[in-house]
Amino acid sequence: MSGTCVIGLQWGDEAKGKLVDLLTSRFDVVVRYQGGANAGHTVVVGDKTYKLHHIPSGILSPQVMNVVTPGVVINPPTILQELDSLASQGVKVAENLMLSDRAHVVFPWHIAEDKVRNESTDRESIGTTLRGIGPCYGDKVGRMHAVRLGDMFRDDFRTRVEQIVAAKNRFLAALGSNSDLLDAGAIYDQYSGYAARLKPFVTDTTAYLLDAVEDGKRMLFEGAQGSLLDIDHGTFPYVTSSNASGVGVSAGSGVPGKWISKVIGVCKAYTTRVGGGPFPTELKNDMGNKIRELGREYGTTTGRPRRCGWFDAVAVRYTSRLSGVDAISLMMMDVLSQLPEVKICTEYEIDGHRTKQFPSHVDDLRKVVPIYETVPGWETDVTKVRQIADLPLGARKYIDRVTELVGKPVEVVSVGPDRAQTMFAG
Ligand code: 2SA
Ligand code: MG
Repeated sequence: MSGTCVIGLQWGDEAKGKLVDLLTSRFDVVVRYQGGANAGHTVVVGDKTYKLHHIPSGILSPQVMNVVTPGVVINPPTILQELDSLASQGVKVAENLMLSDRAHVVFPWHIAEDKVRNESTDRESIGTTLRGIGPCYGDKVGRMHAVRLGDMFRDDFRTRVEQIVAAKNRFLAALGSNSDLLDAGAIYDQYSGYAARLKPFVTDTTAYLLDAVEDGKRMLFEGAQGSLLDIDHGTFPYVTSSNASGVGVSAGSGVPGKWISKVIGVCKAYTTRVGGGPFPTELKNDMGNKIRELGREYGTTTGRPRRCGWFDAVAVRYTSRLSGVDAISLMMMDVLSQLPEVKICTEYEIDGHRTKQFPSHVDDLRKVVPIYETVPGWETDVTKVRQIADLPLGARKYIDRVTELVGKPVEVVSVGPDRAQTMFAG
C-alpha cells in the first residue's frame, strides 16, 4: 500500500500545494490527476514563489517523478509557459515530468465557449476561470470533437483540427459568440509547434504508474480545486468539471483505490470560495473583507478576490467522509489569530429544521441559515510558532473543536506561507 492523497475539503485554494511540497521528500512520484490550468498552486520556498497550474508541486524536489495523468486537461501554451518559468528559476524539469498521452487538450474553441457560457444570463453565472475547462471535459465526455495529447502526434491531426474547427465555428455562432471565426490552419500550425515541444514528456502514464505501484514506489496524489467543486458530489452546477474530491483519484490517475493507504484532507481555518454559487457562511461585510486582506485571498490564476467566511464544519464533515480522509491539515491559522472572536458553523437550519447533513441540491444550500458557535479569539501572533503544542490555548481549543465537529484528527497546522510554518503533530 503506497499511495497518499492530498485533497481539498472546501471550494479550493486550501493551500494543498504547500502541503504537497512539504510531503514530497517522503515520496518517489507525485501525481496530478484532475483539473487543468484552472488550478493555481502557490509554493513558497525561501525567497522564491512558484505558481503552478498543471505541473505537480513535486517538481520543486529534484528526486521526484511528476506525473500528469489522463484525468487532467492540458492547455499547451500554459503548460509550456509554466515549464519555461520553472526552468528560468533553476528548477530541473527535463527528466522529472511525464504527461499522459490520454490527457485531453484544451483548444481556443474551448476558451471561446467558456466565455459565452459564462456570460449567459439564464441564471447566476458559475464564474469559471475562463480556461476552457468545462467545454474541454464536455468534449471528452461527448467524444466526437475531443483531441488527446497523443492524437497531436498522429498523421490525421491536421484533418481532425479542420473538421473540428468547421463544427465549432457553427456551434459558437449558434451560441451567440462574438469572437472571430476560428482559423483551422493557424490553430494547427500553433498546436503542432506546441506538440513538438511537449513530445519529450508525453507517454503512457497509466502503464508507468501501474508498474510503479507494483514496484513499491511511494506515490503522492495532489488534488486540485476542492471537494465542494466536485462535478458529481459538489455544489452542482457551481462546480468544476472534474472529480475534485477524493473519489476522483482512481478514475483520473488509473491507479486502483486499493493502492491508496492515506488521505489527508486540507482546509483553511475559515472558508473561501471564488466564482458563483451558494456559500452559507459567507461574510459580506467588514469581517469578510478583513479575512480577505489578512489571508491575501485573491485567485492565483485569475487574480479574482475570493469570497470569505467562517469555517463550515457541516461542509467539511461531509467532504472529509466523502474523500475518505484520515487526517486534517488546517491551514492559515495565522489569519484567525488577528480576530477578536471567531465563529464556527456547527449545524444548518433549512426551512426551520436543524441538520448536520450537507444538502444535495443547490437550492436547499441557498436556504441554509448557519448555526454558529462563537469562540474567543486568541489575538496572539502565531507566525513564529513551530510546534502545534506551543500554539496559544485559544488556538488549540479551536483546533480541538474542529476535530470534534469534523470527526477526524487535525494532524497538520499552518501559520504562514513558508515551509517552516507548517507543523506536523507528534
Ligand atoms: P472552472 O474554470 O470551470 O473550473 O470553474 C468552475 C468553478 O470552479 C472554481 N475553480 C476554482 N476555485 C478555486 N480555485 C481555483 N483555482 C484558482 C486559484 C482560481 C483563480 O487557485 O486561485 O485563480 O481564480 C479554481 N479553479 C476553478 C471556479 O471559481 C468556478 O466556481
Ligand atoms: Mg488555488
